[in-house]
Amino acid sequence: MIAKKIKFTSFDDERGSLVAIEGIKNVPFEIKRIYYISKNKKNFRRGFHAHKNLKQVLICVNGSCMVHLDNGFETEEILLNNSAEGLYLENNIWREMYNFSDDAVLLVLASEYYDESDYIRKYDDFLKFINKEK
Ligand code: T46
Repeated sequence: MIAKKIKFTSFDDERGSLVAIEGIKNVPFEIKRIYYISKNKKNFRRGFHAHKNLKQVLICVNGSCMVHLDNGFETEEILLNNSAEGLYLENNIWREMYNFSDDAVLLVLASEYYDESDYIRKYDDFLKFINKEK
């Protein structure tokens, strides 16, 4: 398994649903940054990179999307369609997001501030990097 899912408590009642997330308590890092991806155009994949030093939790808070993961040894295709569930990605995982539903909103909690130098954007460089890390 390349990445595990984290289950959050969903407080559901006649008004609807509320999910609360606290850094360290129910995601395994301090949250320094939040961003979200929405208004996705059909047939476009996003991602195509890995991170050297970044932990993230991906939550599809509305709709659904697929995530392709690759750790250089194995790959996984994961469906995100539950707003009370997060996909925890540690360092050195190649990711691509695809098959977004029209209404998909992918919320991401990140352990570090945005840093373009942390991205590995070429797949060959990713394979070289993880082989050096071994
Ligand atoms: C990841 C996946 C799941 C910023 O200025 N600040 C930010 O915090 C982020 C995340 C992006 N940007 C800028 C950089 C680009 O000009 O937003 C633009 C689009 O970013 P990018 O092409 O990297 O987006 P995705 O969807 O390919 O990847 C994103 C994250 O960048 C990445 O860390 O793991 O979502």
